[in-house]
Amino acid sequence: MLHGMSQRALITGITGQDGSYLAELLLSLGYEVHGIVRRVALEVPQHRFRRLAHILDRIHLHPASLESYPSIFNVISRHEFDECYHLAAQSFVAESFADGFSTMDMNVNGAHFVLAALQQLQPRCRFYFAGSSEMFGRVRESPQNETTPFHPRSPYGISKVAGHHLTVNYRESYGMFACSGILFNHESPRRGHEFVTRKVTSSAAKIKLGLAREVRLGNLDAVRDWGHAKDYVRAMQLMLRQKTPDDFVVATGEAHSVRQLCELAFSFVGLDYRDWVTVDERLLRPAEVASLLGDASKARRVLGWAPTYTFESLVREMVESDLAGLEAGLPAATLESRS
Ligand code: NDP
Ligand code: GDR
Repeated sequence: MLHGMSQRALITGITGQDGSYLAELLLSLGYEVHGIVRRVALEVPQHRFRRLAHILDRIHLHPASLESYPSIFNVISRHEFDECYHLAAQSFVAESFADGFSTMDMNVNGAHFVLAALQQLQPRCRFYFAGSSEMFGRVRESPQNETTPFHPRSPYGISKVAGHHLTVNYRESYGMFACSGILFNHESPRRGHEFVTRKVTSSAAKIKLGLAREVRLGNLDAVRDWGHAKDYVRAMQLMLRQKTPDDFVVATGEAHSVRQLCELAFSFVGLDYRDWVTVDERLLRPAEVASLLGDASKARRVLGWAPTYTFESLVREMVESDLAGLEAGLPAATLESRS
């Protein structure tokens, strides 16, 4: 600890799903929480900070962008941080096929900029990198653990493999306390609407209320290990509290298909998904990751971490939140702030 009594943490990507839950968790643990936000023209604060509205007066926000080393250097030179959680990224896999160049720029250089600035200014600050199960891609074994080889299937996956290796390299080269969390899919009522869980739960809610007539999806046979973001941000903080830095898989160890997700979400509103879901071939990815299943036994053993949500309780919470938001007449864009 470098100052006073409380830990000071910097979160990049604080406006995102994980950033908002992590900020809440750290505040509840007595941390002083700082976040990086990029400046956006025509900014509508209520919308941009919708996931942070309830804690905005308790956190410190600094403008910076993953595309600019000086902007990141500036923020890191302004305060001494005990911990830095690097969550900011272009996080949508499908978008990385449409614009692989931006994804690589933001995700690879962004991670490198944060690591390099920390190494230069605050090498004792503990660093968390948001790695991903997408690094396993075309999986070599199942379930996947920390020793499973990587075979990414998208520019996004490739960018995360690079970020992971940069993190390990800064740890090995400079002795920095740098950890890569290899997190499997995690969702919540604050999930972006383009990801399949939120797309399905919000569509089920809209269809139930007569606000939509169908939902178009891609590969219904894709299988994922889905957990709750609230559980997963706990694992991030635990990683940085260990005696030695290391990398951890975080997952539930339970897999379901997109079809099962649809079946469950629609059943919560009393509908049969087969009457409402249409497969649209344009939503198939050029290279798909067919199936992911994580083995988090190291995180359970070393961190003492375990998920508290089941797949059913996760999907139920998302559907109920979407229904409640729509019934309250909230525009779709503000629904996330309700959880
Ligand atoms: P989100 O997409 O919800 O949040 C991404 C965050 O990154 C937002 O705060 C966004 O800011 C910020 N960001 C994007 N581009 C830039 C930029 N150029 N400069 C500054 N900030 C930027 O992602 P999640 O919260 O779901 O995920 C957090 C991290 O974890 C990501 O790195 C993701 O790749 C990774 N991950 C996520 C998993 C999941 O299942 N959720 C699983 C494994 C890894 P803005 O509000 O301005 O858009
Ligand atoms: P993913 O999440 O690519 O795993 O990345 P997403 O929810 O986008 O896709 C999961 C699976 O569902 C299939 N799918 C669809 N996906 C979307 N988005 N929309 C559809 O209409 C649809 N139909 C079927 C996909 O093909 C895929 O197989 C998420 C992100 O949070 C990453 O940042 C993170 O690293 C990984 O999870 C772990």
